[in-house]
Amino acid sequence: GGSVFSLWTCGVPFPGSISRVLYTFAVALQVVHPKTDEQRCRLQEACKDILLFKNLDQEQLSQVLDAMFERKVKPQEHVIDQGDDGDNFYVIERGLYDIVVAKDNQSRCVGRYDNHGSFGELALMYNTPRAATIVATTEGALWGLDRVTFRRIILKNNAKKRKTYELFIESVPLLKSLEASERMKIVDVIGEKVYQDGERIISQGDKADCFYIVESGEVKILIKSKTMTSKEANQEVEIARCHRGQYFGELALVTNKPRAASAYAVGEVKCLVMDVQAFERLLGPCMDIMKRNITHYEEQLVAMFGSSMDLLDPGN
Ligand code: 1OR
Ligand code: 1OR
Repeated sequence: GGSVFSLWTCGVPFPGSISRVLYTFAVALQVVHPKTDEQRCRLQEACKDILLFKNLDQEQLSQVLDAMFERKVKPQEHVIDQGDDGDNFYVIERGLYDIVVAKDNQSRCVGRYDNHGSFGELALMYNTPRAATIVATTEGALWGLDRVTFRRIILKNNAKKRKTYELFIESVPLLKSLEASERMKIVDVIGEKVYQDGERIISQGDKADCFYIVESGEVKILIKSKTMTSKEANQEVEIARCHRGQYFGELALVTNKPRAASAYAVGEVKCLVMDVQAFERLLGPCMDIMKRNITHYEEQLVAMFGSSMDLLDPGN
């Protein structure tokens, strides 16, 4: 569909002799792709978990949604080609998409999007060539956001996010070994999520796509044991608590297994959340620390439940 431009206008009284004449001029050109109610509904559903949109205010979010446009894709279609200039950012409504990276004349599939998430932010954020090729492997539907609107709203918001989270991110023990610039790249792609007392953040047995750092409040980790009697099997046992500056949800991302335990908010909790692609792209240098801690989980597991329970096969 075509886009219309809505003029933001403001009246300014002209100084001096013709002060009563109002001069109206455009301050900004804003992209609007008109949508049906049905499209708007699907768009809102697709965008509700997009981390890059989490810290936007109402006005910014509605400008972003207005500017987005629908794009249908066919199997094998390249949505993005590595090396190109960045035109749009994409939010996935549905479909599977391979992430392919070419290096030293070899193309490798390094990950995939499964009906959720977003991609294409890096070239727009950092003015760099596209870092990967994104190929649809099924029919799919995407929502695009043009480069100009992305930069006007998301980049402005990112400057604010950097100020807000800089000190906190520097204090997170896991991230100590990163360079300051690497920590800022984490801030650029994280979103803040708020949970109410008792709310479930992670569900044991689920497929994993996010990593969490506790910003405020307390998170309790509970596990259902397979080795217990059937009466007890559905009962959850508390195994850990996470506080400000601590992380959770890394295990399933590292092992490529379902969530090994559930996580619940104790009181109001704020978490900084990162998707699995950003986790793999940015937290490589912290992997040794995380793996070392996972061995500690395994030791605790044996101490608590005996050796027959397997962290790497949590079931549900
Ligand atoms: P972009 O604008 O560079 C390609 O266009 C997009 O692929 C990129 O933004 C990201 O949104 C997305 N490395 C680089 N880009 C990635 C990666 C990635 N994953 C998704 N994208 N890595 C893969 C991590 C699973 C690191 C590969 C070495
Ligand atoms: P995840 O992605 O599997 C649940 O989702 C998260 O709970 C998990 O990542 C860890 O971040 C976190 N065993 C397994 N997961 C744990 C444990 C744990 N503690 C925290 N998590 N143990 C506790 C050791 C003190 C061993 C079980 C007795």
